[in-house]
Parts: sequence; C-alpha cells; structure tokens
Amino acid sequence: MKLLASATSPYARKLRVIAHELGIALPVEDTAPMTDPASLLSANPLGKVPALVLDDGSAIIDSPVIAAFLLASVPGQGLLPQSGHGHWQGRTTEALADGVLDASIILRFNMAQGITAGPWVDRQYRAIERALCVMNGRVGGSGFGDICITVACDYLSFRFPDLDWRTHNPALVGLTDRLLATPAFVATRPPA
Ligand SMILES: N[C@@H](CCC(=O)N[C@@H](CS)C(=O)NCC(=O)O)C(=O)O
Repeated sequence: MKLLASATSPYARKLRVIAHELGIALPVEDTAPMTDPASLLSANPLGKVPALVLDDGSAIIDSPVIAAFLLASVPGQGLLPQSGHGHWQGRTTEALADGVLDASIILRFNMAQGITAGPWVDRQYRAIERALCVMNGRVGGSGFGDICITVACDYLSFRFPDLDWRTHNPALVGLTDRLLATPAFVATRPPA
C-alpha cells in the first residue's frame, strides 16, 4: 500500500506518525493536491490528500477513516482502546484536532486570496481557540488522541507562528514538547 500525500499535509502527518508507532511500513508518494494529479483523482475524486491506495488498487480516503484502518490492522495495538468510552473519546479528540486543521486550512485559502479579516475569518480563529482550550483538558486521554493533538499544535506553529497557543494551554506545551522529540514526529517534520 502507499499513501498519497504532500510533505506538509498535517492530516498525512497524523497517519505517518500512527503508522510509525504501530510498526506499519507506509511508503508515501509525494502528491501535490492543488495540481490535481490523475493518480490522486482516481483514488479520491475530492482531490484531497491523504489518500491510501491498497495493493489491490482500491483506495481509502479521509484521514480519520485511514487512521481507523491502520489501527484495525494491528490487533492489540495500544494507541486507542478498541471500543467503549475511551475509544469514542479518542476519536472525538481526533475530530477536535482535525477541526483545528480544517479551520487553519480555511484561513490559509482565504489568505491566499488576500482575505485576512472579516466575520468568517474571526469565526475560524475563535473555533481554534476554543478547541485548543478543550484539547488542553484532554491531554493524556490516549496515545492516539495525544498524537492528533500534537500534529494540530505543531501545524499551528508551522503555519501561524504568531498565533500564541502556548500561553494559556500548559498541558499542550508539556505534551508537544515531549512528543515532538520522538522519532516518529522528528521523521515527519514538515520541510522548512
Ligand atoms: N478531511 C480530510 C481533509 C484533507 C485536506 O483538506 N487535505 C488538504 C491538504 S492538507 C488538501 O488536500 N486540500 C486540497 C483541496 O482542498 O482541494 C482528511 O482528514 O483527510
């Protein structure tokens, strides 16, 4: 199997870190979504990365679905409980972290068009701020959730260096300082 992804995609980074932690070999085919390559559109008509192409040619799309697939591939994995409250809370933490990424991507697309202010822009920043505060209280819930949180925070540092998420979220600082030094995160650091 191979993952169609760009080196800077945070959604792909989440999957690459999970694969690393699970001991799954996950080759990446460098794919720039905005150029609409045929290989991506045949795997994902939505034109988004990451997309996972399996050995039989079928595809799995959307990072939460791919994450669930990776986790299910390793029976007894220790990143996320397989069922029950802990499972759904871990998935909810993923949704929060992915939501921070979604809002960040909206802001970046707006910026690319010269839109840096206005109610729609403010709404994204408010969503990010609230989600950060909630994620701060969810640190340590599961290894999986902690990976998702760390990916989102590091993406903010990468793309929005002026956005100060650290001052009011000490648990996020402790978590990210610890996880960003691990081999999985070091190996998937976005290029400068
Ligand atoms: N919900 C998707 C979001 C993926 C996504 O937005 N990827 C961005 C790159 S980081 C993309 O491919 N954007 C191209 C586009 O929106 O057309 C996921 O979790 O995989």
